[in-house]
Amino acid sequence: MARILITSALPYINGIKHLGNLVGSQLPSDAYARYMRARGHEVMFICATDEHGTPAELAAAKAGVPVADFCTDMWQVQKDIAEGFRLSFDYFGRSSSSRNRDLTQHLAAALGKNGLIEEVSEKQIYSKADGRYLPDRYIEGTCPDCGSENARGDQCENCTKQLDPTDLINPRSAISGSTDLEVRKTKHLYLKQSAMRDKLDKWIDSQVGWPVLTTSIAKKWLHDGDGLRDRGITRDLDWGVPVQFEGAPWQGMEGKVFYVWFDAPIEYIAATAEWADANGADDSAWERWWREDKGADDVHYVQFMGKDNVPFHTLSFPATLMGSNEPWKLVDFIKSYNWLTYEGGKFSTSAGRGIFMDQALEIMPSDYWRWWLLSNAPESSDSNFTWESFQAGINKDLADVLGNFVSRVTKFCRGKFGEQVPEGGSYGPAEAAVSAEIAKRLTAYQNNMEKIELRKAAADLRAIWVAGNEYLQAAAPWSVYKENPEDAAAIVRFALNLVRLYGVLSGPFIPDAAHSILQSVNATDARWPDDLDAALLALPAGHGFTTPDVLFAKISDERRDELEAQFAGD
Ligand code: B3M
Ligand code: ZN
Repeated sequence: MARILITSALPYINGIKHLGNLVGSQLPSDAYARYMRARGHEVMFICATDEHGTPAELAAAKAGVPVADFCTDMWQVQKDIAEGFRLSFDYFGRSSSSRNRDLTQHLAAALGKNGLIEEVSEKQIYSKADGRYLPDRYIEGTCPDCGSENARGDQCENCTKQLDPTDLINPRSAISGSTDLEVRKTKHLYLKQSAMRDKLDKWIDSQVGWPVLTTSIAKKWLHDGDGLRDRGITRDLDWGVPVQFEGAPWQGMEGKVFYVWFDAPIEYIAATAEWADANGADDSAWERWWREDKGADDVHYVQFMGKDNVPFHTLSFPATLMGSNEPWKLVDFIKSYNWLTYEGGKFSTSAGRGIFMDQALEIMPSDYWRWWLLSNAPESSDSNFTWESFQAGINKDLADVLGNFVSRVTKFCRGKFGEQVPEGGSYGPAEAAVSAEIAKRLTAYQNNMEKIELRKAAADLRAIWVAGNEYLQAAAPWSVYKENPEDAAAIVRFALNLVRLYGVLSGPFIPDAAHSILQSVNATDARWPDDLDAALLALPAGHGFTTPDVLFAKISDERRDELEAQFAGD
């Protein structure tokens, strides 16, 4: 059985992410990891904070704390939020770790030895007032084309024209507003990605079954316009991995750091090493996931990310690993996501529009968010969050279908037979029919989970719940009981076994509720139903249970309106 390595795109450290970010990588990767574990695979599920670069420095400056301290605090905040959403990372690392520093410097050195790094002299804008070089997007000024006064050094958002900072009229620092800027010459290292174009092209062509969203973006960058350009992998910044050659200085590169997008994906590997360190294991423990020469040949590696991150994962990161000429494990499947919109528009941090991860957990249980987000995941196109749709998803799917089923069965049983699986009677055609229906849906559910079509998988899971609900409604043990308590007992016994089954199958989507369900039927060690018929006989007559509290409280219209107003932004 293959071992499964799963990485989620690394949330940037500068702030708390919104629900669109959550559904674009961390959440689907968690559902997949939980599913794969439940199917008996050995799983390594990795995430981390992406901590380097200018936005981290600026956020720290704004908060008035040293950037290293800022990152330590924000890492903890993000880790706690991840736990709140029950994201089951095996390790949540930090790209500022010493493991990542060493590995980044090692890979850069290997690329250098293989002739894939060259020094390039560049002109860059230096701000005397800020005492630093300004990255293109931190220079603002008037657009030479449309006259907008808020054009950035990389692009004018008003007319979308791509710009160079020197094109701007009256350029100023976006950090301090200072206009005391000068052009200075500075030297940087470039990764010769263009030299690897054919290799990357062949590698991408050899991938079967990748989502169209992933391959189309990769192909566009490989072949369109200026294609795969060589990229600067160093920056004139203080905060980052120092540009050194495995510890020794790299001549002419003193005081520079690697570009954040160079070291961030390397953190996938480094975080696995951090995991080994944290567990007192030696290097072989992480190398067996990442080194083909150290046992990683039976690893299936899946990455999750929003579509804006695809070029870095289909081209830049593979270029780093391939160019090293070392046997690093390359990704086998890249799952990418479209955007989630909020009430038809963009989520906006500055305007306070939309829902951020910390706020979400304050107002509703994590299962509610998980269910709505995953069952509406932006997989084939963008999807739109509305409070109305959220309310409907929770009230209809979770409360009316799953919650209602569990509650009716357990309460009825408690009332008539006590809190144990009743004996007597036997299963007939109705039970056979619902078993067959569930078997069909279960196959679809499993196929969609394997293919990481989570939105479809959620629909399959819901159909499995619905089948039980409809069965119970038609079998009506409450009516049968008056004439024939034995037949009613058989119905309830079957239905209690469905409750157990739902606890197992629902784990990837709504882990808290799934756990409560399994706890209430005393089956927390329940395994995935490889044999459905056997699974539906798992709870024998006499097996005790506890009637659970309300699993899913409904969201009222008043509450929905209140939340809608609260998050509308200014
Ligand atoms: N930090 C995504 C972002 O924050 C970026 C992902 C890195 S994955 C190696 O937009
Ligand atoms: Zn413009």
